Amino acid sequence: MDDHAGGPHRHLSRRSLIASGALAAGALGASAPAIGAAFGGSPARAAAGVTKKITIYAEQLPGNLFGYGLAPGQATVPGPVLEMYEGDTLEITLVNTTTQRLSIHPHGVDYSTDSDGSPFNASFNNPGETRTYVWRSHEMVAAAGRRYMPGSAGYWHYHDHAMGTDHGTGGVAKGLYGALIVRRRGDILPSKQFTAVFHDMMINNKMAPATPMFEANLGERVEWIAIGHGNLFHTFHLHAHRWADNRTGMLEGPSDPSLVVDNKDLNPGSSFGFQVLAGEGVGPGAWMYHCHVQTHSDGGMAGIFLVRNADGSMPPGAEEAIHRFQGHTHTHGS
Ligand SMILES: [Cu+2]
Repeated sequence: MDDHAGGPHRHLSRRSLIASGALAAGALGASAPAIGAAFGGSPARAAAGVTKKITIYAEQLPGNLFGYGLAPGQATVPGPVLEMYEGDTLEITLVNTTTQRLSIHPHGVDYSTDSDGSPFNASFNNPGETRTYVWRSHEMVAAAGRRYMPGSAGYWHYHDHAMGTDHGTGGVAKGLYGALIVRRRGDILPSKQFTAVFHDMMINNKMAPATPMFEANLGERVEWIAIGHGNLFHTFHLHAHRWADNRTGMLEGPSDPSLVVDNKDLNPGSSFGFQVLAGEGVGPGAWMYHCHVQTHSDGGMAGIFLVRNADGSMPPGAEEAIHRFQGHTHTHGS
């Protein structure tokens, strides 16, 4: 992971100790005063990370949707997964190619008022305008009294905050949202990522059977990022897989007290993520993911997590299951 840090100038010694899970507790305890002294001030922390510059294009899409993309003509709903490591800065040049006022507003990271994406702070793009937003992040620091000030790491998200209303209600409704992951150095990286946004009665602005079918081969490490938007209460449920209800979704040792779940509240504005090995302990198959509010799953908030055989071939029964799902009648809130 250190190659991501961008060069030999980085203060790898103590920061690496903070990042490597097994060493973290002891190392932090032993060297707490030094860490506090070295990284206690925010300018020092900001200077230590790298700055990644990206350009995002906000575009109008067919079907009265809007999306964010990393290149012209590549906008999607949801937008691209944006990732950074704790301590790094993301400098986003947002190009508004549309005729609407819009912005990009992040959850979980640090920013100044002129990067918060809200019209209230005059932080938005007029139609056709290009504007830069700066998202900073910080690592965990040891504080007095055996406490730790949390770092920015987490499964967060970003969304419009200016289209339609001063809260971006119009932009969010039309697809201007996506996942933002801040990783701690040493975190395990997945081989696939799925973003599922539960929004009104839709998943990624689609209803079953048009909801996304997420695919992986047996044993692949897949990362789910679940995000809630809109006006309804949802619960995210994944069949045949489970995760720890903590930052990473993984137990960090035999005595990790995290609750293990396969269903979790997903209210508007909230987000979480986790990694699973596809089909671990249960085998390949067409597994369902859905909102567990019954009128919502019946109304179209359901999709398929297709776990193929390890060689990529279809497991027995999966084609039939997919056909049944696609022919499945969804009632609408009856
Ligand atoms: Cu729901």
